[in-house]
Amino acid sequence: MNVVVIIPTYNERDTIVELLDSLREVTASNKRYTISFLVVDDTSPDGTATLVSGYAKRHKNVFLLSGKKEGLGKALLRGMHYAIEKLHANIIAQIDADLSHDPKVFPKFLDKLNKGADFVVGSRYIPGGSIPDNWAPYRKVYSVVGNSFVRFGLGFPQVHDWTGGYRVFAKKYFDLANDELSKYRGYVFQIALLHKSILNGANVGEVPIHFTDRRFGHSKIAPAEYIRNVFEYVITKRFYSLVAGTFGKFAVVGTVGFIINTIALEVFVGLGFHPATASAFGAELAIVSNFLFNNSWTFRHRKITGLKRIGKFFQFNMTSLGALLIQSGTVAFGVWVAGRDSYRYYYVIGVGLGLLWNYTMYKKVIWKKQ
Ligand SMILES: Nc1nc2c(ncn2[C@@H]2O[C@H](COP(=O)(O)OP(=O)(O)O)[C@@H](O)[C@H]2O)c(=O)[nH]1
Ligand SMILES: [Mg+2]
Repeated sequence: MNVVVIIPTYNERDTIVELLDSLREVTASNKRYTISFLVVDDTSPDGTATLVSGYAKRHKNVFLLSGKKEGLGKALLRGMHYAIEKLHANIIAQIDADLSHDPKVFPKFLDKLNKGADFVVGSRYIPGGSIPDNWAPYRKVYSVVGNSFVRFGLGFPQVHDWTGGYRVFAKKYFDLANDELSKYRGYVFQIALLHKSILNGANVGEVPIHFTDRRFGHSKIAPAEYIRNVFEYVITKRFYSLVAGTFGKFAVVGTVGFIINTIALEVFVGLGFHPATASAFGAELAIVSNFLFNNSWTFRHRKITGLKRIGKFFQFNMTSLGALLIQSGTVAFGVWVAGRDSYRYYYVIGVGLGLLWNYTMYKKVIWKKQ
């Protein structure tokens, strides 16, 4: 099995040799894999490439790939293609060149792979891992919040570190994601690759790492651009699919129901009914509409047919009653703790909770997976 360790560099001449020495040393005793090291340099003005090409002449498993500067994502992509096509990698690894990632931990990544993981990430946010103690509080918060946004935003909380660049994974997952990856030039590439791999069924393993500050040079990350890209990625991948998917349809159906409810109320009041009765008629009509449209559209992949519809419709009425109780319960609670004037706020919260309740009940009970 060929492992190619990709090391992206931009102005890293102070650390690249120490890193390569150290990586070669910790992997020397390994028998299982043929390991090579590929430095992907973007024509660093500090002469990193000259150093590396000299080093590569002395060590036959060290390679240099030079190119023009187009961002970290592009450099990694170029490196991965080269690793697969020219160096016949079966396994791809990745590590930062500035010694923020401890090369001594590298064998642990391979151990995890041996134990059945397909994609191993170095994790700062699990026991045994850490971010630097000397970071200012704002930087710690920034790091933790940013990572959590991705972690929970994409909906895979079981993976704790999304933004790091210390990883080892099977080539297959690169191949599966390849087409889409060229869209991501910058640091967001790392998130996209991990995300696609999980969606493609990769079994993710985590190795705790202590991330240390670089001692030389400076970070090439452009925070504003990075934040924008990460936001864009998470929002388009997750929230968009949520809105365009089941949840969006649920919202449309609910809005139609609300309109029916309101019109019916006015019509029945106009016909001379008591407003309470009119409102109950309206609510039941909305329930009928919600049931029919959710059944034939929102959840059509789990459509209820035949006589079963009768029992389910009854259940659906109970669910709606539940939402009603949640909503008025919230208003009652709000008025009790915050006074009568606050009822509108609690009404909004109550409606929100009621929606959440309905959506959950529809998904887990009424139209639950068989
Ligand atoms: N080839 C290449 N490497 C890059 C580029 N940007 C960053 N790197 C490398 O990617 C790694 C991580 O970058 P760094 O600036 O340390 O990011 P930070 O640790 O998140 O602050 C380092 O080895 C950098 O030299 C780039 O545009 N091209
Ligand atoms: Mg760094």
